[in-house]
Amino acid sequence: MLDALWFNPNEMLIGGTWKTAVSNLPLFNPSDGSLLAEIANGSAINIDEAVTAAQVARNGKWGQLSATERGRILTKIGQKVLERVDDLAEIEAYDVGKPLAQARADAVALARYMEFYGGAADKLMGETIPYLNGYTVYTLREPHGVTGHIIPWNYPMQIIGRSVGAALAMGNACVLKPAEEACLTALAFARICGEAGLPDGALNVVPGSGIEAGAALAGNPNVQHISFTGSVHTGALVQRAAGVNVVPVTLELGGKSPQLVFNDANLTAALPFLVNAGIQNAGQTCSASSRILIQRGIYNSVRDRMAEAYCNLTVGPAMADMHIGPLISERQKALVLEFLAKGSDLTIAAQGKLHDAPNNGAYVLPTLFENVTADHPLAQDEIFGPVQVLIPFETEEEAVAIANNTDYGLVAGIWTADGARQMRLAKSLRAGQIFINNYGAGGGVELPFGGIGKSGHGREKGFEALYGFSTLKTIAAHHG
Ligand code: TXE
Repeated sequence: MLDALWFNPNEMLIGGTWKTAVSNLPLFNPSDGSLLAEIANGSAINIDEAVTAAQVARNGKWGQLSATERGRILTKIGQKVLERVDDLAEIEAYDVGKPLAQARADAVALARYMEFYGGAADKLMGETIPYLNGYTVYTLREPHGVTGHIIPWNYPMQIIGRSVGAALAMGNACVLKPAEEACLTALAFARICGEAGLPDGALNVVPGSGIEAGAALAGNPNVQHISFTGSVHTGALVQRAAGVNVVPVTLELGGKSPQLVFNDANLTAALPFLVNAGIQNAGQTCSASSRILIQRGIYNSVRDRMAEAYCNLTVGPAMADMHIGPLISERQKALVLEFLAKGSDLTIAAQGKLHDAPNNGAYVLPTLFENVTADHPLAQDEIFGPVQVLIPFETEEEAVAIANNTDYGLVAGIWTADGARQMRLAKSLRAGQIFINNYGAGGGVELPFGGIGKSGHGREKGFEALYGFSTLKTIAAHHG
């Protein structure tokens, strides 16, 4: 059972006060289907209260801190997260079903985001602009004010780190609505922020349903920026709701990211990335590589090597720390099984194995499909489960056409020794991040991340996120 909780899971944080909600929602352990906790079912009224508390914080102590002071607090939060990495990892493993080592990596990444944005807080500068004689013109970067953060269940700690970290660094006050399927590390993080001296109201956390709490946050007229990570359908709803108030949104909506493997690729280097990028976090990763495009000359060899790796994949409870845990929920499992049924006309190259997996867990076997055509639903739609398709191609032009032929454009990987081809493809592939002879680049917090097309718009992570979480003011002084 979950031992690491040091807080009451059914509370929400509004203006520095931990409160209970009028009603609760059940939170399940996806590894065995048991009830893990009751969490607050925050209402639209609670969201209004949280937005008001954030406004008070902006106009009060939090808003008066210098950039350096904000940075110091964020850095301290990062240190405190590091001290609690094991507890956070255990909570996340129980809540999300993520194998323990992967949950631990997320906790370390959360700390790293806080360190990065702590250091960056006082380093985003405006500029002076040469202008007409008699003028001095300069620009200031200012916070939006109150920012709303609607996050999903697949990487709660990493997504909190990248969006709340950058928003706080710029001096915004945040209202965070975690996903109803997994919100415990959001609450743990808020506790840690308080211990590190983050002023009341700078971060408010209201768990609750998307339909009520999420929609109330997206449409709140006193929020000045919304950051959303989740499905295309909900992202469009959030953008529409924010649009009524003319509020900017950053949308990170997932993808169908390819890896392109050419005849001259170093297969020994490529193989672990080809497989891991599809099955990490049970494939519930926005930048999962669910399409592997393989040039004909090495197709059989890559298929055989990937199939062998798949046969050795084990699936089991998060705390047993195997390659793959359960999916987040029975609902997600049903969605993935529907996709597997759509693949009944395809050939399965290999599947992994269940290992000591309790009957009521949301487990799905990792499945590798071979010889898939580019227009098949499994090669077009985001599955969000441990499923990859192998697509053969003959020429570079064909590979680019296939790679670019989905609604998405989040990331893409290229495996080739040919430097000129690397450069050509880096330009012609439609995606927000391109990886050459690697995939994911270790997930660096420093690297701007976001997509094009249905993968969304705006960039999070890195210094670039600070531009998104601030607004530019131009000052023109006429002094003769
Ligand atoms: O997502 P939702 P779901 C994709 C993935 C998955 C599918 C469904 O393909 O199978 O989405 O997952 C909140 N107004 N991704 O249903 O609905 C909700 O409470 C405002 C990709 O979980 O997008 C949660 O906090 N907010 C993805 C958040 O939105 C609303 C990660 C995400 O939920 C809302 C997750 C509303 N009307 C799923 N309705 C990625 N890009 O990594 C719900 N929410």
